[in-house]
Amino acid sequence: MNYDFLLINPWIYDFSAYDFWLKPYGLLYLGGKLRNLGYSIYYLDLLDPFHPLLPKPPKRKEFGIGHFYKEPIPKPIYFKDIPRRFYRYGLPVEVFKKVVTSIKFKAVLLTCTMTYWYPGLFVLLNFFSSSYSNIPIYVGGIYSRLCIDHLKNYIETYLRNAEIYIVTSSAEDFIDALQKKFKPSRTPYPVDYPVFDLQSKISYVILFTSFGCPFKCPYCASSNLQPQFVEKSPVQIWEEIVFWKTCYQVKDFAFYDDALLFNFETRLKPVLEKVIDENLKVNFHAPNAIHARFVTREVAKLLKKSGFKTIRLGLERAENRFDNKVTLEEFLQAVSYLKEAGFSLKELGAYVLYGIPEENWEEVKKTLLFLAEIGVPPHLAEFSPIPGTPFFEKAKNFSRYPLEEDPIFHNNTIFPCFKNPPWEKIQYLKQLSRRIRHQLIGIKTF
Ligand code: B12
Ligand code: SF4
Repeated sequence: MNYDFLLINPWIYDFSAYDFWLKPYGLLYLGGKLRNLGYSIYYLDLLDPFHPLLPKPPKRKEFGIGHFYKEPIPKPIYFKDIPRRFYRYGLPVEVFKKVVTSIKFKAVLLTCTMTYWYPGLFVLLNFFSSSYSNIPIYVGGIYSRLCIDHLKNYIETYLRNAEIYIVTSSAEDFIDALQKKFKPSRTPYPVDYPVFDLQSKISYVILFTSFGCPFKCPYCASSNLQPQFVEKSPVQIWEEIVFWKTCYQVKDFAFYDDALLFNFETRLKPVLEKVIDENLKVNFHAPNAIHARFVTREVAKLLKKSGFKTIRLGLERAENRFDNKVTLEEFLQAVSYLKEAGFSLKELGAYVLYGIPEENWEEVKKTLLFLAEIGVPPHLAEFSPIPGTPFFEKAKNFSRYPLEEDPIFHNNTIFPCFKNPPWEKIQYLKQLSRRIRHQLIGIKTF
């Protein structure tokens, strides 16, 4: 079969990876725009948990989330001190080759989200530049934008003769450039929504109602990636939800917004009211934390009534806070409103960031105990240093790795900000967090 473009979401090489509403939104978004212009797209998700050629389907859970298929691989030499096993997540390599050789395409579009996931991208760059040397390759995504020199350096050193373009421009500029080079082979597709329907199965759909964030936390790249706060209209958001619900019977929707509740009155509120009025019967999830500051009694009620099933609040730390997105009072108030609105403890959770440079482990423990006391399940989030942020500069001074040279060391599992990570303390905190969570939700742990 002939296609204009082959779009690939790479494998993940890591200690862990879980489909917690994890999709390469940028790539799917581009696919939607290109298809709408008449280009034919083959979308190959190498993480696809439902691919018919997988040797064994991975375990899945309710709301569309679950495990990826994985294969253990030797741990890279530089990770020898990390007491964890290493895997390649996604389709076996033979399946990938079988699929790719069964189709024809004019160009390949590759993405990469986390900066430390670039090995999956590099395997694909090597493969296509040697086996398809006459086909141009376009690379984009968060890794390319945050670590462009690293990517450039690799291409210049190892793949100098390949036709590889690193794209850091806006999606619109990139599409303009593509249009000058390639003629569409089909009639335009009627909608330009991200190509979730090109997956083996749509277990959920990702929504963005806005891009960017009005805050500037010292560990976060949001303002570098998206300096302006850009919003969709309530009508656009509503129509997108209805499209997926009516055409594809999608029930679960996860929001990726950095600031979902910001400007609530004019953006999300009208959408949720319509969802309630029309009795749409969908589940909403906010895996990317929402701001407790914006949770009023009315917001909490609307979230509950409209079908939110997963709410994560960003807390980071109970004392000695290093961000200004929420005060403890605002956090407590939000929790009480959410509980009053009827959210169960299974539906609620708070992220506690730990492993930051010069970490105070006692404070992390106190935060977990504080959450236990107020009855909010804690979720530890290991810190990943991100280039261009103030915490990255700090992290460089404390790391045992050359963070600037190789993004592989941004991996949050390796606690990159320490000369000698206190693995026992880390293990203790993980167990404490799990125990509190399970006690609150009522699951037996030990
Ligand atoms: C949603 C989200 C998540 C989701 C899922 C993310 C995913 N898809 O993998 C969840 C909640 C699960 C998550 C988890 C984590 N996340 Co997160 N996440 C995000 C967030 C908010 C949005 C990502 C996104 O979809 N962006 C929107 C799309 C449109 O952007 P995009 O992919 O870049 O695409 C655009 C361009 O790049 C381009 N493009 C993309 N692909 C291609 C391809 C081609 C060919 C071309 C031409 C163009 C192109 O087109 C698009 C339109 O312009 C970002 C922050 C942000 N604001 O971006 C953080 C972010 C990516 N996460 C981050 C972190 C730290 C984490 C965690 C480690 C947090 C933690 N401590 O636990 C975990 C790790 C997850 C894991 N290991 O499995 C960091 C990055 C860390 C790093 N070193 O890379 C970010 C940047 C936030 C931050 N703190 O600064 N995350
Ligand atoms: S509030 Fe969240 S998205 Fe916004 S800057 Fe802080 S961590 Fe980043």
